[in-house]
Amino acid sequence: MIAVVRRGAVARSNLAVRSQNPGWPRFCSPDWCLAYVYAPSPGSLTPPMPFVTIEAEPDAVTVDLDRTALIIIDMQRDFLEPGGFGEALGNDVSCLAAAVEPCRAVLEAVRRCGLLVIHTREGHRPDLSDVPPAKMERGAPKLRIGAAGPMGRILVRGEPGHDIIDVLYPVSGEPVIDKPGKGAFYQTELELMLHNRGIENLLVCGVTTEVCVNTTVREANDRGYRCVVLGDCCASYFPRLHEAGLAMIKAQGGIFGWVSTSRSAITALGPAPT
Ligand code: TIU
Repeated sequence: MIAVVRRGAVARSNLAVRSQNPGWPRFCSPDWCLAYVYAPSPGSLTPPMPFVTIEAEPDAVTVDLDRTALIIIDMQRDFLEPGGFGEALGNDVSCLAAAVEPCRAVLEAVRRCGLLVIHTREGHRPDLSDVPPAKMERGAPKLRIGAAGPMGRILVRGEPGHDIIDVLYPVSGEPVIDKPGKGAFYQTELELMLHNRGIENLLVCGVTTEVCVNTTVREANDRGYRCVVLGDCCASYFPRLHEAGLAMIKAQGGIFGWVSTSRSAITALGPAPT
């Protein structure tokens, strides 16, 4: 049946709310909304996901897990392994390794809970027609975007270096957003996907903290998403800029969002079944 339901109460009730149609917000208030509601039938009820509170800075943040997605930014060989774009820019790629295990643990917990997972990759068409000249002309010519490297052409879609590292590789049902820029919303279908799924909150992981993570969080914040950046799931080639990147997000009462940790997020998502 279709019912008017109070948002908070619904998630904790013994009714199963299967869908809140994204086309309906104009009939809804922050507290009340229209939803398809199914009365429980013994043995068939999937409990709705709860509101959870994640310890974070500057304050703890409460999110509705039904409206929360994990976005993993650019955990690609091109940034994390030698011979790719990151190294071509003169960086020590080993600096990013610390984020991998926390990302893996969060990804496992999020998959267990059935939250939407979205992966992004920075990269360009093989004909390089989507590379702005101003992006292309930076760096030594032999190491520029499109040049041949040990992992294929640098930062080009379809090349081994462009793909996501094995340990975080997407599984079926997890969209991968290919983006030509630093921000995941720029010239991509990310906003449409989030809208279609009724997503309001983003758990954010990935690299690099001050470049693609910060750009994406700023874009998301302006679009009204609550961004909870898991600091230990992010990394930079410059530890100082990693810290600054996180500090900028949580400053001024959380001007761009919240900063938390993999541990706090996993705790909020609940323990693994024994
Ligand atoms: N160079 C650098 O720190 N980052 C990027 O070029 N892209 C991303 O952050 N993904």
